[in-house]
Amino acid sequence: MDPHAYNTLILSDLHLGAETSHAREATRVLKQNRFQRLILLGDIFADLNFARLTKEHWKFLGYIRKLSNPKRNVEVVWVEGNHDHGLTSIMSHLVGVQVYQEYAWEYDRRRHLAIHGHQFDGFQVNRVRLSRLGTSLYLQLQKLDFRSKPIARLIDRLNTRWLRLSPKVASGALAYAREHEAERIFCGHTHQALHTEQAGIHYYNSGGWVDSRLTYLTIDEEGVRIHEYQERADYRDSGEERGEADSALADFADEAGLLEDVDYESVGR
Ligand SMILES: [Mn+2]
Repeated sequence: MDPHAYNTLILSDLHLGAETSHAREATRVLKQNRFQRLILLGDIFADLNFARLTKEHWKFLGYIRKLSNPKRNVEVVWVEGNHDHGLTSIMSHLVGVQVYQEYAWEYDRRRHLAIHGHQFDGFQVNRVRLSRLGTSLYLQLQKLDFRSKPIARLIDRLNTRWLRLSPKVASGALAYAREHEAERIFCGHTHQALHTEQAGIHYYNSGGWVDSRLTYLTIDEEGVRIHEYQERADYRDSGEERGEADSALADFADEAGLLEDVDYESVGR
């Protein structure tokens, strides 16, 4: 085994489809690290509108598909988030990974639990109906071709702001871990990386990939670590054009052999 391999790498809240998604950077993190298990801890997608995925967004999904090839010997786990809801069955077929509501495993003789975290955000639970309404309104706006215009951007920002309930999610998660006899619990959702401990139970938040701090978690025999992605000077260049997305989708679909069995008109628009 590679001595520098982590047992697990966790990232969440990439919000593919949002203009603020740092998919390219997230793909780099996956390529630059070795790990036996990858947990995509929810809200990998921003919404159901695949037309908003850019070339870099499709590349991220293509790389996940590659990693999930059994020959790679990496277990890829997708834990559903509130934004991912309803997308995950499509994606488990498209990207070939298992989707869970929550995922538990044993490592270093400790029980670990990964759950997106919206379950502990009372506001979010009460907001489900409103949130569905919001999503349908959003999709209507898309149809009017407000794409990449200020309204769509504003909605992305509001969506992100509303979710910042970091202490509430932490205390809910700690209680949930105690109830389920987990020693370590991992969440996303709040977009704020965090570690806190209470009565021997550790809570970790993996942060997100839509703000200025881009973070992920690793677990190995030395423990759990929060990493912040640092841009390397040689990577700094201009962003990809959205216009390239269609060809990236075609490449992805072709490589994945999807053209035979998926009519992707039905998931795009
Ligand atoms: Mn969320």
